[in-house]
Amino acid sequence: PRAIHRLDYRPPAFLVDSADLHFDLDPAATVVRSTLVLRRNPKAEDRHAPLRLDGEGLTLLGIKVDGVPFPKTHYTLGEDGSLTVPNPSDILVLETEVRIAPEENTAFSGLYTSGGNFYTQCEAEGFRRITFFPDRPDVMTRFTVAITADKARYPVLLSNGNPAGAGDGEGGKHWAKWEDPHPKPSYLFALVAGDLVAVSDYFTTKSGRDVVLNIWVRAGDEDKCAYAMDSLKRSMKWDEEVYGFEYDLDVFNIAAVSDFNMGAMENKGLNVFNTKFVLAKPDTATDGDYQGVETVIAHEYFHNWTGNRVTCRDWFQLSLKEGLTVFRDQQFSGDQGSRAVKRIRDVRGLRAAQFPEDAGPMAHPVRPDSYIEIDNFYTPTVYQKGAEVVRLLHTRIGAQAFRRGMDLYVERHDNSAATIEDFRAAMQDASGVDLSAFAKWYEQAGTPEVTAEGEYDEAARRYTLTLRQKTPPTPGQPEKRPLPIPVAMGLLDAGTGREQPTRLQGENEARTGTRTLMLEDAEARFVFEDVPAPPVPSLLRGFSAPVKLKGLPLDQLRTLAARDTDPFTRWDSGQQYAAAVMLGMVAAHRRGEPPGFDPALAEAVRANLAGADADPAFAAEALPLPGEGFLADQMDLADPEAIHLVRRHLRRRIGAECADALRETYERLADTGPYSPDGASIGRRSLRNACLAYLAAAGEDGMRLARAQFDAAANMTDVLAALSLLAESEEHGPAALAAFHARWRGDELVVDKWFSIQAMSAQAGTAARVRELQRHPDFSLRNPNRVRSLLGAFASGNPYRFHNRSGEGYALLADAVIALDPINASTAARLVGPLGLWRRQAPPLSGMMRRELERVLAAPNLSKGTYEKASKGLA
Ligand code: B3K
Ligand code: ZN
Repeated sequence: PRAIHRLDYRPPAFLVDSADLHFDLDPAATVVRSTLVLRRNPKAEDRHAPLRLDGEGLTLLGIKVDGVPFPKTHYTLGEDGSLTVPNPSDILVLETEVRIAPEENTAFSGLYTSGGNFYTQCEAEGFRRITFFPDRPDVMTRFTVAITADKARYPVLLSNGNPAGAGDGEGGKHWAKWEDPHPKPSYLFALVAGDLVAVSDYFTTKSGRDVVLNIWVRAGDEDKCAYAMDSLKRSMKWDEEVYGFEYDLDVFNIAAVSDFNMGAMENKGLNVFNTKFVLAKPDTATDGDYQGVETVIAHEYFHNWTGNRVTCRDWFQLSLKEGLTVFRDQQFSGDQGSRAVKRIRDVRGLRAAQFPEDAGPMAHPVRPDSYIEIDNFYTPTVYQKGAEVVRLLHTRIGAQAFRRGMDLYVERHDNSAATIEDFRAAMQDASGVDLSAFAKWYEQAGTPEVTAEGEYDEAARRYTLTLRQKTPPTPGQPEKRPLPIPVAMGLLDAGTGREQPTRLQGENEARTGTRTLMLEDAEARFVFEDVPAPPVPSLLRGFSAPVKLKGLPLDQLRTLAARDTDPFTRWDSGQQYAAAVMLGMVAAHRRGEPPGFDPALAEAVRANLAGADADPAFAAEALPLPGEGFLADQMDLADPEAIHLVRRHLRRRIGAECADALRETYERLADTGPYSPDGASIGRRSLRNACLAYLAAAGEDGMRLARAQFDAAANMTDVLAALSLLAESEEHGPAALAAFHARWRGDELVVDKWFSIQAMSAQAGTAARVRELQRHPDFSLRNPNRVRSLLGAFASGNPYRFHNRSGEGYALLADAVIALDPINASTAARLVGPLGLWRRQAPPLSGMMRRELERVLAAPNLSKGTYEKASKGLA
């Protein structure tokens, strides 16, 4: 397989002014007729270039140019499936007729069937599996679509844009026509057809237009759409209020499908969603699921302006739409409830997924320079780090200038395909701030490490803060340059813990509250005047940059955890303190010494519980110990077993020492009333379940509480929290899991949870159990959600048992990847990821992982996506 390079970008030779598509739907043999009005691109470099249309797996039935059958001698079909016309005229009408077999499409890219209905997924390169087309994002076209299908089997026929007629045809068929007035790239094309029902509502836009909102689901799921609809309406309103973005069609359709490779897809006017991010009701969905629905609904809706109206010139610019849209959905969710808690959760996610990626073999810049399979670059780096980089610009120029920058960006690039540079230029021009140094954040991979050193001069009442940065090398980028790093900060008085006003040398007046220092070089010194006593610096407030802040002394972390005015730093300092203590315990464990116990950890839990009423959601974030992955990330070589044992020991010890306070909080929060997914209610449930987790870790009393909660709870959040604890117990686990399966076997999203809980169990037999579960009648490699719920959860969510010394965890993952690759390459390529991180483990684990990766790479006919991941993992 060949790599594609960013610098090889050339404008398309031909543009497509309009595309008229006709679908005659049949699961085994769908016929697609396409009429494209093409003309030479005036901006193309080569004025005589051939016309090349992408295609993949299409059976060509007929071809005409300007209404006349086109002789075979006038075009060629490439081995890759493409169609080339070597000597086209500058303007032409090309008609093609092709046949495809949606029911054989197990890759879920292009047109496929699921549960007897038709769905499409075209991003990034799926449209070429539907018809011949220049399938690249910088070709923007006006589409009209006509769909014909059996009326009884496929009563609902949907595509992009606005409805433009429908009627009955011959032989029990019917048809519908859709017109999308907005030019769009082919990756935003969508078609959905089948036996679906709509939950409907409407939204009146700021200019007074009524938009019909439909959520299309299978009959029986109608009672699970309310939260998605509510989230959609709030998103529409928010985007008008915060960005002035109004919806631009008469109808907004969302269709939910159980077979889907990722979360959802922002097709113009017809979003297609994984059921996981639409369907929610209290007895089947957890708080986390509700939050997922809200976030993904918002995200896809926000793409209408950042992604669809302004799209990407090429796939290297992917973060232009994804980073920006994640930033927007994060802002939205923050505005719906607690900004601080939302920020904490987002940073936790970034550290859990993006930091390891940045330190592994697939490390790439937010704007990558090359790829073999673009599907592999829908990554935490492009999405979450991309959002952090947008946030850096927002922090640097301020909210008002950022809004002006967005206006300018849309004004300049509406209905066209833009680049990351275009975005930065708009922000720069609107703010008047030179942002050129920020380009490096898009170009350079790796997570910068920042260290701080403070020096207090008592006689001069002067405090000097030295900040240093360093980014470790990543594949292909051995040398790193310093990046502009905004460090939001304040100073606390070490004695009282109170926030001090700050005055930098050269400033006339002291400032109160958080200020932002810019670290632009490898090292910078900041001198603060009139500092009456040695201060504790509070750095990186709100996580002002996606960096690792290292080496703060333990006593400072404790002061910050207890006293800082910034909730993020308060939370983070507590986590960093616990992590430092736990890493010390891991080291002791490895030396064969007793782990010891730091009473400050129990004190912190008690203090947290005592103040929990003020903000239960925050307390719930602060209560649990840092996760196993976060700890592993801070070691030169991970030791998943030692980390797990230390963490378990500590949970038991804290649970026992703080039992009274934990129990008291648990009881006090017992009556939560009818389920509501608002932030305050979620916070109370999270806190209560965090208490339960400690109590269950401490012993049988806690386990009995968990059992009682499992039996009595009326919502899935509490049931699942209890079940995940019971599953760790040989005594309670089997019965509880069996009862749960019996109760929920008919609900596939809940059955996913049943698989996940078992896959994430710390019990000794988990790897063997995961093997066995792959043979369970409810398991199927063909359903991506099921694959993720069992194999993804095991490999990514259970480091202790995945890295079992026997190596059986690695072997079962490799077996699954090899079996899945021919069925669904995109999902297989995702699944192989954890094996690529073998360099993070010590021998003999690293060697066993590497050998399994080699076994994957040696599999015959490997897809280029899985090849890319495996070969880069071994490089
Ligand atoms: N843009 C899609 C992701 C498409 C992934 C293709 N492999 C969903 C989103 O980010 O909103
Ligand atoms: Zn997106």
